[in-house]
Amino acid sequence: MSERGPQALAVARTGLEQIAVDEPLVGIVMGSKSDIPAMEAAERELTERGISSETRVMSAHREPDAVADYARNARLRGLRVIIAGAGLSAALPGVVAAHCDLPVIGVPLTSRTSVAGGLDALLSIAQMPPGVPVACVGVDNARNAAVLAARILGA
Ligand code: RP5
Repeated sequence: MSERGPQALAVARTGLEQIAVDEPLVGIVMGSKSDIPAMEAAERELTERGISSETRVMSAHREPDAVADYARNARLRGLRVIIAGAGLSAALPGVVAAHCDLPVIGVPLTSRTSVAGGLDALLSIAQMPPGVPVACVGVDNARNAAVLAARILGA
């Protein structure tokens, strides 16, 4: 191999890593714009850790096709973990998990009409049927979802 060969390879690798660094590794989705204040903590925590993310608002009940498309394409687009926050009958994390094989972390959220301080969303997210897991953090604890996503990425 010529002297320039390994160097060229190193440059090529560096270039690829640079591209990879810019691509979001974590998808943050939530069911409503009203969830943004609670879910911002996840994006903040990931940014502080140098982990790239993207944020989308999409409802499992109001835009089921958009959610299915997002989940089905997530791995192909380079995402490695999805954080999904929702309140009330919080179907979003489970629907995302049903349409992709990436780890999904659910964040049960309180909202204006929550029952029992978010217990409705907590149970909706945690009580997934066997074979379709969703990791579930505490109510309104989007930051913990980001910390868990970071641990999954580093595992
Ligand atoms: C859920 O219903 C959302 O995730 C939100 O937490 C809750 C209320 O939504 P909005 O009525 O504020 O749009 O789907």
